[in-house]
Amino acid sequence: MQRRGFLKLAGAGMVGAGFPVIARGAAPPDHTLRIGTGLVEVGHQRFLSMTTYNGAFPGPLLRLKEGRQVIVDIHNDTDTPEQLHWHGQRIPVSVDGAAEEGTPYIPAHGMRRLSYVPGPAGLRFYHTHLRAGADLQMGQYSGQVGPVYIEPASEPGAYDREVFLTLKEFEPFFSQGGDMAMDFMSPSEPDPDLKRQGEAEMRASLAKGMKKGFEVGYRVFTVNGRQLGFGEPIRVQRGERVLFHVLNGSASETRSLALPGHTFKVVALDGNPVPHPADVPVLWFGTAERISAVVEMNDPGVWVLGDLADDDRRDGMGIVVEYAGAKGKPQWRKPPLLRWDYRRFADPARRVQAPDRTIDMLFQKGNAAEQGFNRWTINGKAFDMEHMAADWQLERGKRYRLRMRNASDDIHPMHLHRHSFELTNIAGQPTAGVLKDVAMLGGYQTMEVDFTADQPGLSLFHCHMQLHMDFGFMGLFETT
Ligand SMILES: [Cu+2]
Repeated sequence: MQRRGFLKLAGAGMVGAGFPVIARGAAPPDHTLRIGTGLVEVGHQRFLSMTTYNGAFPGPLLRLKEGRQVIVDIHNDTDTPEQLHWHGQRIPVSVDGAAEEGTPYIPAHGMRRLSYVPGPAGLRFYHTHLRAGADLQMGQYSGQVGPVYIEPASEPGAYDREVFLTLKEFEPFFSQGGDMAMDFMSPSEPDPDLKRQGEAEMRASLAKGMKKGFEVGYRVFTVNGRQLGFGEPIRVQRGERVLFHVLNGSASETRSLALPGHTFKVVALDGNPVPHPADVPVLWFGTAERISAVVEMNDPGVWVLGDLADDDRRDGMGIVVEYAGAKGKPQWRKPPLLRWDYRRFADPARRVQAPDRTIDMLFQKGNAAEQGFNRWTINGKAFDMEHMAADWQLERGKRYRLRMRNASDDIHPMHLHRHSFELTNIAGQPTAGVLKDVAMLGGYQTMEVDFTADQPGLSLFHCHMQLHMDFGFMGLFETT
């Protein structure tokens, strides 16, 4: 791992001199976002106070055009300087929306005008990028999440209608029981060395009398900000092909989604068309992942499109799909079991070129090491906001492979800013052709992803779980 001296972001000259002044007579913005606190009705007469964009949850769907410059005004009506991150886009540091990279803050009770060229095409999103730490009102625990759809020059696939869904939990609380391990991924075999190492560390800390670190749970579950049964159903016609664009806007949860009697043809992951669209009965999403899937409406009725977790669905994680003319109570049926495997959508014929360099990363959990919170490290180092330094130096235009090794039993949705990466190996199994910007790394497993360093400046790399990134699970690439 290469290290450089501390970067003085403010003085480095790469972020410009604060936020731009808008000249009189300047063009009006294409979009305006206003960060503020308000009430959102998530269930009948059930109002939650949260920070939102434009007073609603989710934030407005922004439709942008690939390659066509956009002007966005962001007003911050709160007392806290904000960052708005354009997740999944290849854009400069000055607008990406991460203080760690050097993006200027949107001042409290101030505004910033952004201007950039959107891309790549497909389903992206925007969200706050502040640290929450132990404050469950902050960061992505709040209502600061909204979808972005970047229209491609030519629209692929055949469908009759688009439906955008944002999955998001509210009313978070801390618990100390340890999270339930989830077993839905394929390949499912753990790496024996990683498992031995992680379990030994856990035993050692528990033997010292330490409890398990805090986890976050939720009381309210919503699709598009509404609990199951509240608000309008998705109304469909028999024979219609509905293209669902689904975003897991959670701060920390893995989500699933099924529609009884129907299958999803997955056409894009994280907005990027997959080489091999395939039919699945269930969708699985790590935090910040997106799936675009076409459902042929060919089983009339009134159905629950919902999460497989019974408790979470009962607490609201679902939405009703109602065929024209159908009546009765919404029906739920458990879907057939099928493990989630990114390789199902891969290109079996593609050969991956060798990278110019492979970067090894070991992820470890320090059980309850930081005031009761788990501390997360990459190659032994927890990210330190006070002393930021680039962890890896990259050469522009070169191709890199990240070899990630997870010495914990948690699933980590690993995210790289300002780039898309190609999945090249999952738990020892080679794969190719699936492009993503977040990918779930299984407990005690390995994953390899390749990318070309084509974005000058700093790019943040982190686990997308708020609780993990806030307690060390981040690193910085610097491309020159
Ligand atoms: Cu994580």
